[in-house]
Amino acid sequence: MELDGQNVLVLGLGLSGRSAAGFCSARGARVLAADERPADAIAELSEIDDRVELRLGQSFPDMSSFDLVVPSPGIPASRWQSSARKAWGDIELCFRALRIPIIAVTGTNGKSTVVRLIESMARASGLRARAAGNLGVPALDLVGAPLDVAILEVSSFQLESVDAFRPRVAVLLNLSPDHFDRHHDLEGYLAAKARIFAQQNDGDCAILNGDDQPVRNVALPSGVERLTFNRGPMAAGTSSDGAWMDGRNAIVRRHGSQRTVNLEGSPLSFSDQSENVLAALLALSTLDVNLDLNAAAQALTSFRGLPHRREEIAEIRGVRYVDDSKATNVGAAIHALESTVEPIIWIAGGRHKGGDLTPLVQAAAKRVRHAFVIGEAADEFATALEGEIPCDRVGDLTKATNAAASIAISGDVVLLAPACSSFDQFDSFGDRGLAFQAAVRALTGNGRDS
Ligand code: UMA
Repeated sequence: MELDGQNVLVLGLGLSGRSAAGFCSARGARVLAADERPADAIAELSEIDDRVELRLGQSFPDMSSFDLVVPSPGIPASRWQSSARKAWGDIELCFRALRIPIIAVTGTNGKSTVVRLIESMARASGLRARAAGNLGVPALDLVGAPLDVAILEVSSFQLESVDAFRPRVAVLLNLSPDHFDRHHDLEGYLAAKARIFAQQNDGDCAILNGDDQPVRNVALPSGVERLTFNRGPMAAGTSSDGAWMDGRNAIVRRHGSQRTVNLEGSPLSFSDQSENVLAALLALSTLDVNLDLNAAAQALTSFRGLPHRREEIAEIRGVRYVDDSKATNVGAAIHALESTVEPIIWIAGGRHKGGDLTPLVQAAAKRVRHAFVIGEAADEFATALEGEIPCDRVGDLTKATNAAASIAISGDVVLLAPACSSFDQFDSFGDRGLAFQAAVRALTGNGRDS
C-alpha cells in the first residue's frame, strides 16, 4: 500500500477517523480530514497530527479530486460511493498493512464478546494476539505491534468500505433485524455482512452459525472451508466439520479429526454463552492444528462478561438491577428478556433502528410485569405494547429507573434492555449504561443496599 504523496480525504473525526488520519499522514500522504461538526463539538482534536489539514463544521468537499477517501463507519456509503475514486475504510487500510493472519468477526449480537474470547484463548495457548475494530479500539492500532494474530470485530458499516479485505478466518455469528435505517431490510443487512467473505479464497475459513438459517446458507466463494457451530449435538451420521456442545464439553471436528474440550469450571452461563464459546474455539482451531484447545479453554475460567451486557449492577431490597444497554436491537432485547427467569420491570426505548416490533412484544408479554419506555421511540413502543403489558411513557432514563424501582418488589429484575440505539439521548450505549448505573446507585446512595 503506497500512501506517500497521495491526496487523502478522511471523512469524520471520531475514533476511527482520527486514527486513519494519523496513519495516512505518518506514511507520507497529504491528508485533509473533514467533519461536519464544528471544532468545539469534537473531542481530542489536539491529538491529531499537525500535518493533517482540518475542515470542520462544513459539508464534505468534492471527493472526486482525491486519490483516496477514508470514510468513517458512521458515514453511509450513499454519501461517498459514487463520488470517491477509491474508498477504503480503516479495516481495509489495516488489512493492507498487516502481515499476520486476521480473524474477523461479524454478526448482529455477541461480536465483542467473541472477539475478546478469541483474544483471551489465543493468549492462553501461547499466541501473541490482540483484538480491535468496532469494539472501540481502532483497527489501525494493531499495525506495527508484535503479534501472531489479529482479531478484528467488524460491523456492517465498516464492511461497506472494504475492497481487498481478506481475513484468514471470517466468522458470522448471527443475523437479526438491526440498522435498517442504513441497510433498509434484512437482505441489505445480510449483503453488507457477507462482504466479510467476498475476497476469501483457497485456504481461508468461514465460520457460520448452524442454528441461524440465513447465516448457515450464506454463499461463499469457491475454495473457502465452511465450518458451522451448533448449540445442540450434531445429528448422528452427519459428516460436516464444525463445533457443538455435548454436555459440558465442546466438540471440535475438522478434516474428520475430533477434539473434546472440557469447559467445566467456566463461570460463563452456558445457555447464554455456548454459541460464543463454540465460535471462538472453532476460529482458534483453524489457526493451527496443533494448538492445544484445552489449554486455550483455561482462559474461560477467568473470563468476565463485558460491561453493559447483562451486567448485574446491584441488588436492592431483593430486586436485581441489570444493565443490558448493549441490547441495541430487537434480537438482543428478546435474548435479554428470554434469559431472565424472574418477573421483569423493563426499561426500553431510545432511537428505533427500524424493523418489526412484533417478536419483541411477544417475548415481553411472556416475561414483563411492567414496561417503562423512553426516548424517541416511546410512542411507537407504547402503541406496540398496548393491551399486552402495562406500559408508561416516562421520557428519560433516570425517571424510568426511579419509576421502575417504585413498583419493583423483592424477586423482580429491573432490566435495561432498550432494543434501540442510545443516540437520541446519549453519545453511546456505554454512556447510557453508565447513566442507568448512576440512577440505580442514587436509589440507595451507593447501590449496595442488598
Ligand atoms: N460525521 C460527519 N457526518 C456524518 C456522520 C458522522 O461529519 O454524516 C462525523 C461526526 O461528526 C463524528 C464522526 O463522524 O465526529 C463520527 O464517526 P463515526 O460515527 O464513524 O464514529 P467513530 O468514533 O469513528 O467510531 C467508529 C464506530 N462508530 C460507528 O460505527 C457509528 C464505532 O462503533 C467503533 O468502535 C469505532 O469506529 C472504532 O472502530 C460504535 C458503534 O456504534 C461502537 N458501532 C455500531 C454497532 O456496534 O452497532 C455499528
